[in-house]
Amino acid sequence: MNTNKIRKDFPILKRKVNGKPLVYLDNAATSQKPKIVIDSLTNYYEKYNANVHRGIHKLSEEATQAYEETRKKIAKFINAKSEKEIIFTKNTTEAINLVMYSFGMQLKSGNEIISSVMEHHSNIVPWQFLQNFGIKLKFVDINEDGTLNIEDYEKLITEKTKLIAVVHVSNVLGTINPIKEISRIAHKNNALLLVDAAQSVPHMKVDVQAMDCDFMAFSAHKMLGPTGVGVLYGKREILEGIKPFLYGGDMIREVSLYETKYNEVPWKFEAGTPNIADVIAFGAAIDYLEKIGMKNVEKHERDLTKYALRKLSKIKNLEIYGPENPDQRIGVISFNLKNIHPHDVASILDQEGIAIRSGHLCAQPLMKRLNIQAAARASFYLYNTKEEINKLAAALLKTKKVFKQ
Ligand code: C6P
Repeated sequence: MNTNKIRKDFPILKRKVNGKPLVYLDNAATSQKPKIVIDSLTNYYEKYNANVHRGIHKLSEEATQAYEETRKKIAKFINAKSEKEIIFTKNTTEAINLVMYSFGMQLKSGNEIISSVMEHHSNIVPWQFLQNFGIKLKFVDINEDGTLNIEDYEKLITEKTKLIAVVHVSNVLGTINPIKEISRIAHKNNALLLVDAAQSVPHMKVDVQAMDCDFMAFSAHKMLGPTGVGVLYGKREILEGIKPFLYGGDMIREVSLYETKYNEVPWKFEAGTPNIADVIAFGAAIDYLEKIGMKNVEKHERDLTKYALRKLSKIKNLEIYGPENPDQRIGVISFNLKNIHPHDVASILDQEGIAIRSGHLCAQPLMKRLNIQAAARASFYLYNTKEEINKLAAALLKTKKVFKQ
């Protein structure tokens, strides 16, 4: 993989920030976009802007074809059995909310859902809403090394458990969770499995059939695509058995005043005019990633993560969270410098042109479990380099000097 060549495809990487070349290490929040994705948006608006699934005219036909083409590309990208298993949403959060409403509202009082303390808020807060209807929540803990305590699943699961909701790769710890193993436990107990793949699908080859998950959620904006598009994968027979999420135009087959026959899946779940331009541009992002190859993307990020772990662990009084074994994690390194607030760390790094995230990282229960209030986080993607990690390490040493440490 030729990183120097790849970097030329991303116009923003030529930018300077505070007089320094941009070092973008906030990829877990959102990724940058290659020119072909940006061009795809302009091309749609300049050449074939029209609503989808509605018009007989040429423009509408072209827009519909390009929109549905992305669905096919995604199905292939995650090895779904069919594009009918791909639903477009606004983001990962909305995809999980879709399952919460459509599947969750069919549950009965006393039923149980198992989540974990490792989750992003978007895989905790929606399930909390179901507590209003008597659904009981249970949470799997983490081990001291930042891996999930898999034995907890066996302990917590009962015949009342209807869903396990788990993150594939933690946005804080970078931990890669053993989804196949969790899937076996769920299915042995007649529960379904939802995987939050917001931080895995962009960075590694993910195969929904091999993992045997029932639902999987991810966002386009974290994988070179535009904001405003997310995906819910669902096994077709399960999607067919649950109610729509939103009601109105396009999700119908036949409407009379008091009754409606719904469209078939996946359109049953896509009410109203969708985010056409951004879905089409997401297709361009998938093409780009496919061309480079997800195995290559994963290898590059694994190398960077190993290099960064080695480099950062040499800095005195810098605590890194998550598994020490670099094979158990990818792409994300959260840390704290002793006695320096992570927001101060991020501000000083910003002066050096380095963008990282700091704060609770949308995972307050995990912060509490780690006994911290907040953390700084560097996260990598295919265009990052070892030189950028050297800059990060140098800027962290400088930060310590500013704080006289
Ligand atoms: N995490 C981060 O900086 P949305 O915002 O819906 O596209 O993605 C939500 C989400 C769900 N699960 C995980 C594991 C995530 O990391 C995220 C988004 C970003 O960590 C923004 S909060």
